[in-house]
Amino acid sequence: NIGTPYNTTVRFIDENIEKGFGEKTAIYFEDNQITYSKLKQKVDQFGSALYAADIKHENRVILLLHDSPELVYSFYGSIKIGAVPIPLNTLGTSDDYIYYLNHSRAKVLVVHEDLWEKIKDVRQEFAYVEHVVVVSDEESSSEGTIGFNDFIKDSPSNLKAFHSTKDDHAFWLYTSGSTGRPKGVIHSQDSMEYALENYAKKILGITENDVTLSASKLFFAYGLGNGMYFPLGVGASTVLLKDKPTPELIFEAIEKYKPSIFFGVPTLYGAMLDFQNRSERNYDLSSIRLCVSAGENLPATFVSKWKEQFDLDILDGIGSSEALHIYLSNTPDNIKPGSTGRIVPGYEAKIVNENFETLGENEVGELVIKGDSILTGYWSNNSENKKRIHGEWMRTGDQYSRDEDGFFWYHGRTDDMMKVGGIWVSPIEVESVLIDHEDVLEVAVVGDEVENRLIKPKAYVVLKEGVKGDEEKESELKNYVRSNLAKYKYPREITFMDELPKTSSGKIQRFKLKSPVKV
Ligand code: 3SK
Repeated sequence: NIGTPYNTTVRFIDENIEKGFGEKTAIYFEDNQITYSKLKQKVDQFGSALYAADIKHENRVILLLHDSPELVYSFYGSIKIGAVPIPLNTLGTSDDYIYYLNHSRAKVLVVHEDLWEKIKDVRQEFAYVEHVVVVSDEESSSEGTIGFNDFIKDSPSNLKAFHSTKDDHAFWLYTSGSTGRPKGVIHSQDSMEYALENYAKKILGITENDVTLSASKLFFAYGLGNGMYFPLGVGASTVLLKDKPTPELIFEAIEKYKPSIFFGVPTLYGAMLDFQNRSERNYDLSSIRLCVSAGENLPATFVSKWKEQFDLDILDGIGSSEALHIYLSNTPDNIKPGSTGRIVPGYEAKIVNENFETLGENEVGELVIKGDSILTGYWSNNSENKKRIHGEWMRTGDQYSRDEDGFFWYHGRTDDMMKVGGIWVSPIEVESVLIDHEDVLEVAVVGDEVENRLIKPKAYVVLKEGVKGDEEKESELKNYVRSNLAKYKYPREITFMDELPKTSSGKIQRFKLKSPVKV
């Protein structure tokens, strides 16, 4: 007995046809509309082609693809035969890809042509790759590769699903931290369904009538749910955008495709507000019923300004690649601006001290969570598995407190907190004041070692277009913090920058702004 069959592709692709969605649009991509029938046909053809190429269950398939229908076909086609797709960040270097391909021991690389051009010279370093499948507009293929359409064209579209079970590996995602190499996060076959049932259905109320648009790309855990398995899991439609999500591109896409749910990140909401303020016309966001933010703390001021500008709420939440999607969230009927919201049904949370003892109301400690979409483990990384996973609980590395109404308040990453004059200061608290100042576009606060090894807050600020970053502005901003927070929290130094270091998902990389500790 090898367990009850559960193949996630059957659940997310095949069942849509049985539900009668065959002729409905599953994907809007550029000027094309892909129906659910077409999607199932391509998924089956890709899976059949893999099988014919001797790729079997548990073999890894790397997807180095821009957001596109081919990413969806190859993701679900791999899972259908029990193989394990791994969508990769498209903004890496050749060295990164040598690491990903060798660490995962992937046998297949599916890659967009422009990305292949950047890495083909290091092909001989991919120790385990047997097939390179290239997605391009024109069906050409260079030596040692095969075009995507040629790869699938003679393959049948009535593929029988592999008998996987809920606990089998379905897919991996790579996640980067501030130190060490990216870790391979393994998700089981039922992870996507768990996130869909609990977050997307119970918090967002997603239905077949929705159209989703995600600024976050599919290779991020956040984007994968927003732009793929949430909409496809309920027979809704998704808009996939190949290019970088600038404010202008997103505004234009909203007007063109008329999504009902928009998913963004805090820095993008800030940039969109600024872009709208400087624009000569008002963008039409009337198709949207819900806006969502995750990735990092959403300043309360963005929530109120977005409401004022577009008459729309933003639901802030937090998730992780390890948890697959969002586990703390505000809800449409109960939003506390500045808070990350309450626990999502299906998950449990507690706040603990360094000894893993549970803390009480309004006490700050590390957030630990429990729920069935949490990773089965990191690939080949016992030390991280032991550090992060405590039985059914997983350490998040985030500092939080919970108020009397059950709302969670973010205080920063465990390693970003600073002790100033013996008192813990959260960088988020200082940032929330500075971002409220009318001239500030983006801000990051870190602990800076000053004289006698004392730590004081230091701010890095990006000013709005046309505002000068001089001494006068620096003292104005310091005074602004002093008049809004306890005096010891004000930044002793402010550095003005053109932009802040960010990850490709838009998270500010505070660790890059910290000066090395002096010894
Ligand atoms: O960063 C987040 O908040 C997040 C949300 C959903 C899924 C994945 C991530 C990392």
